Amino acid sequence: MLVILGCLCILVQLAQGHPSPKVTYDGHKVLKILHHTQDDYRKLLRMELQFGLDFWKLPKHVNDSMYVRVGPQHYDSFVKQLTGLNTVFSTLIEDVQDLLDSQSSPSVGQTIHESRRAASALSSGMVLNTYHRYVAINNYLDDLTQLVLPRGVTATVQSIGTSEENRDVKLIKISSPTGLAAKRGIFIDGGIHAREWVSPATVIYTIEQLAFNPKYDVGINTLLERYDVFLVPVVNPDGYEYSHTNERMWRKNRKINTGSSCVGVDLNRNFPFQWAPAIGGSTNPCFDTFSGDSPGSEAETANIVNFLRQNGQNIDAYLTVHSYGQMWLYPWGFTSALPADYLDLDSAALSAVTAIRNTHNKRYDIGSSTNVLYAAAGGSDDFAKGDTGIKYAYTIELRDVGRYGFALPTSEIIPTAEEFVAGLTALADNIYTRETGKK
Ligand code: 0X9
Ligand code: ZN
Repeated sequence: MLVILGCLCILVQLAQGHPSPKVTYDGHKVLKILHHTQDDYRKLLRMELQFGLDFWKLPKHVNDSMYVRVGPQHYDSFVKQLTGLNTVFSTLIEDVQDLLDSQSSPSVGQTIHESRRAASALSSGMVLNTYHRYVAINNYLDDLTQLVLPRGVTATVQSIGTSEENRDVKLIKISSPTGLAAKRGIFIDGGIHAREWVSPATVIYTIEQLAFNPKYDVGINTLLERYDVFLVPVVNPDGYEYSHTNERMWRKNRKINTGSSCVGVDLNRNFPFQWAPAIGGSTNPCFDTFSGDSPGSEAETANIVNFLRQNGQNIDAYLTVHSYGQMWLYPWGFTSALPADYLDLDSAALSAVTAIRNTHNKRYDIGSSTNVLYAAAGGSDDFAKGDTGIKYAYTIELRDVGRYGFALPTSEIIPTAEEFVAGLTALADNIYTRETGKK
């Protein structure tokens, strides 16, 4: 009887157009699994649907560990399979929901209301140590264009297109009247993957530092004398909102896939350069790494593609901000071969991670994404470099290395963002010197 009532209730909810209930992660564990053969690895990957696995970190090679979230309903049978394979495993996170509950996410109204303090000469008033909702982020961007910024800095906002669910994807351009007459650009995006909340938060922090430079950082002034900076804090607003309202661990966009009841495309497998689902993606819409039906099929992908194709010839660096793993990666993701100019990318990355290390003593790894992380085709970094010719294309995986993973506490936002900005200014300085021969 209770079951029937429960079913009826859900049906009524659906009929009334009520949003589906929020997914919780009670009893979900994140396991650290070590495999020893390529064959066992393939078997593990194939278990994604059977056990509802969520791969938080994939191994770089045989004998490297992977981190996998598994729900309590599948735990026993999954562990049975694991012991059948030649694997060693331990528990990294005991209960994902416990972690999330310790960092409650604010409702839309709350965030808009509490996201702002009074603006001053040194700040827009935006609260920087919290994860904001999409509407609050857009309001922030729009408000920046209305403020008188120090040092004559200007902020202009444009929509670079809409998402699959029709949300605007906004870009803010920050530029300074000082320095070079015609400047080249640096492009930074965040929030390609919905659940990587520290990414939009870091881009927002970066915008605030560029606009106000409250710490009188010489690196920021120098950067703005040499470059205009283009920033898109939330590339995937539908996924980002869905990760706030329904499923905290959502990764993809919210595309309704024809012929499937599974929703979403992994935007970072969808970019139209060397697109290949067989390389780190999937042709199955039910997988978290579904590459989409065709290269560049998604509205959110097209927004970035169009902007970079139109402006790439004036842009020196493309930085796409993800989490987690603490890595500063360069192309390629579709092959283990390296770009011809990889030494330049490598040494610029080294200047960035050195600055990061000098900020809060965190170590970030450097290398091509295939060699340091795993092969995955259709990434935005490969597209930026391969299609639009932006030389310095990077994926930055922010904190941490697995203690909290995607559930990074808000107390780590500012230090994470501080080290990112230190990396950015060092990178810009290094690139500028190499490309212009000027100091
Ligand atoms: O798998 C990804 O898309 C990125 N890692 S994440 O954990 N944030 O999902 C890495 C992308 C690296 N770049 C390419 N493979 N092109
Ligand atoms: Zn990501």
